[in-house]
Amino acid sequence: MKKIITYGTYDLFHQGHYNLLKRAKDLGDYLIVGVTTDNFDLERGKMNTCNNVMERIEAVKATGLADQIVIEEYRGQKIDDIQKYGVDIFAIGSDWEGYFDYLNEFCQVIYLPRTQGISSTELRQERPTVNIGVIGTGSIANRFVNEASNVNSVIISSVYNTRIEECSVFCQTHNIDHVANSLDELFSKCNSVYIASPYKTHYDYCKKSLLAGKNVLCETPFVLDSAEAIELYEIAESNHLALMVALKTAYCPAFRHLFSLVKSGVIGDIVEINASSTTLLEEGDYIEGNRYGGSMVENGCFTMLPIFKFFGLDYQNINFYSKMKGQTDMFTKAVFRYDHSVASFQVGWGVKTEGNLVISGTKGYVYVPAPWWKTDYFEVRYEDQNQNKKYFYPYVGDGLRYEIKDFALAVLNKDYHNTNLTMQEIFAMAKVQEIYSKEINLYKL
Ligand code: C2G
Repeated sequence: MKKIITYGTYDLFHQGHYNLLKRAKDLGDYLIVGVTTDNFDLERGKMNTCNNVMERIEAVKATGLADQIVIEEYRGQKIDDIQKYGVDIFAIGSDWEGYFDYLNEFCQVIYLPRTQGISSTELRQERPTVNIGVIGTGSIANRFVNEASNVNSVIISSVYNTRIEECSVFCQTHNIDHVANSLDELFSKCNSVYIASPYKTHYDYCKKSLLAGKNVLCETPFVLDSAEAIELYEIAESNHLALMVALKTAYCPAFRHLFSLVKSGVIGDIVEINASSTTLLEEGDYIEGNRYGGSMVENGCFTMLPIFKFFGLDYQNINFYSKMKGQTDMFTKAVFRYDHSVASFQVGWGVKTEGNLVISGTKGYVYVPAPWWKTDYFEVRYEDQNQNKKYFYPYVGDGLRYEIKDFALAVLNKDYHNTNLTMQEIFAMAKVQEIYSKEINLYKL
């Protein structure tokens, strides 16, 4: 019996895929089809699959051509599979000509003619798109637009900034057609809005965008008052709109895998969490005045994320210790008391410390090195160091494409309950900012 193997994503399954599987099947007696996992596609930079791995497996199964289906989840698996299944021929489309010649060492490699005029990418472009209007033209907006170009169903259709000349330069730089002279002009060009303006304008822009019927992705810190956060979500829910906060760490593969791994008990019961996130300012950047907030406003949301994710939102109290410069906190340490655990974070805005995340448990601990908030790697460590494990996950580019993809999926699928960063967690973050601004349990150093 001659065994053939081939691999693919098979997203939006189409005639080209079918033809390939048929041609591969005709090469022998038994066809094994490897379907890539969502994570493996992320790892190899394929951001835009519309169907999840189960849907893609079902599509391949429905052809009746596959005698066996395996999932492909890591680089190098092809060699393992060819040896494990005693494969005679590896077949794949001619778009890969030469790329898999190394497999000749293990079996015959055949490149089959690719079907012209059809591809998943083209099919995706025929699907509805998320037209985003960007408010703000600062550094994060620049990074966002660059990252968005990697997310297929997203188009940046307009930009608005109160300083029109900066907006024009931004649009020229990024080849964005429309410079909005007003919010209404922006709204006329988009179905969604990304807010990257100074944080004190977030509430106003969010509210206006939602009331204009636009989905919203807002930069952190979202708003600094829990009542405002609740009001905005109520507007979003009553108008069936997506409202998400661009806290990129929450959407990144490594942090999401860290969450599920630790929740599965690999380090036993979690007793303590500590996270740091500090920034030294450029010479000349000043602390006073409105140009910047302080350490809590600028970095607090990132460090609250693991605490709320792992310990939940029912802390007994928080004590803050802040080093002030005038009326602004340069450095804040916050200690959260929970019933059976304790959590703390250090944030700096003009003070620097090691930016790692440590999660302590009854069987071991997790160490995420700096900068943990954009990590692609973490370690699970035990008393017996031989048991330590390292985990690596993709963190491609500036890491904003993961939040953009989640936002686009929420808009396209009208699924507004994102589990990576829930509404309740966002309310809790706003509440902590509110408590802090009211100086409750705040000890100034
Ligand atoms: N294909 C084709 N004609 C098309 C489109 C795709 O023959 N018009 C073939 C591809 O050459 C590939 C298979 O269909 O052999 C699956 O294509 P994709 O789903 O795009 O998968 P791909 O990203 O090519 O992954 O480990 C994964 C493999 O490396 C291939």
